[in-house]
Amino acid sequence: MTSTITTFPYKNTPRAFKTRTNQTQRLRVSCNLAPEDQDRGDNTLINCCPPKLQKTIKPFVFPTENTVRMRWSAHKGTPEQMKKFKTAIQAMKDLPHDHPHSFASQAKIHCAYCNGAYTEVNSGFPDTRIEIHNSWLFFPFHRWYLYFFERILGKLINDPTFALPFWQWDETDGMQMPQMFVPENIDVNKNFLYDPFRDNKHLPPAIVDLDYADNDKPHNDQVQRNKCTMYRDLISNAGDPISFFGAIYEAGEEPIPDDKSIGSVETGCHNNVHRWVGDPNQPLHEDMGVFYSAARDPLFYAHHANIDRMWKLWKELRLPGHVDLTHPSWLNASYVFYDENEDLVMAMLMMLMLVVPYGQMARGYGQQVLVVFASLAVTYGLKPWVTTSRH
Ligand SMILES: [Cu+2]
Repeated sequence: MTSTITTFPYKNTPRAFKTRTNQTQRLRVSCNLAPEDQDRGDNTLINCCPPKLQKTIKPFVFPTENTVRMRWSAHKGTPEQMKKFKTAIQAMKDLPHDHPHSFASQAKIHCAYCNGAYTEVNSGFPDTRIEIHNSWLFFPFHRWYLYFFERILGKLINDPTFALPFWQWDETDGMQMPQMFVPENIDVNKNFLYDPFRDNKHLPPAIVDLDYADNDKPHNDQVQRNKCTMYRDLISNAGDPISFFGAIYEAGEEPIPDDKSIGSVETGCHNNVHRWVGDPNQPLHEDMGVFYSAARDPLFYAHHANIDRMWKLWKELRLPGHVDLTHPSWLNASYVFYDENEDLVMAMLMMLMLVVPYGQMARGYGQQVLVVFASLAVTYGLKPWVTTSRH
């Protein structure tokens, strides 16, 4: 099995501590057909490229609105929150497929960055494909991905306060697949949060297994086991930044084999929930169980909102070693997205990580930075954490 394209692994293993050259990662916009999972044995190519609108890449700029978006727990959503979310997803699904804001285009972003559609040509490595899993790129890439997805949804329903739900599988009451994603139809209307490619055995009231290993041995104490898994992924296996975020991965390197490089949350609850949701009757456990199709399931975004929340929780434990990385090549790694205005923007973590804690922003800009920080998933129905220094 190749390392770039695999179904989600589930074992926790030692991680590599690699040091390599420190070139900044830059990705080109031109896109290749992504070689699909080799497991199929037919060398299928899939097209994950974003629509080409002949736009030049702009640097990301902080939004100017003073709105804080508050993400909400999917199993505790108010009728109004759930209705907005469904309406926004429906609006996305109603767009033509080749529109950069369409649900299909948004889902392809994940495929493109996971399945080798981009190369590192701007870093001087035109033949090296990029993969944002199994390394320290996992958390920042997905944070940006949700950031734009959320803003696009908000724009589609004309709501600047729109925020994503998170599937709070770490809490006892949140351990079932959130109800709003489940029925195929509600009354006579189609449920746009439904996806037929899921494991039927795992619909509610099944309790998620955060340590799922492709078998369905029922555990009487599943809730307790899940809490132990959370302890493992956020504490016992996550005592330093590389163990939590994943191994160093820099320009010019081939994607790293997962077993040596993957961070504790990614290899643990993240992968296991993907596998638990995906349909075992599909060849690669589509949709959620394999990279190229995972984001075709609306549940993906609620799952990843909770993964993003894990980053916040891990830091808030304030244990020794629970601090962000400071390597320039982590902070400078960049990705390209269509934003809510259909502009092609290049986003890099440095914009957030360096600017706020080190006070390098120009005066008068602070408020905007705080807003971005907040909308980048630091508000989860809890006190905003944005003003806290990391050091
Ligand atoms: Cu994922």
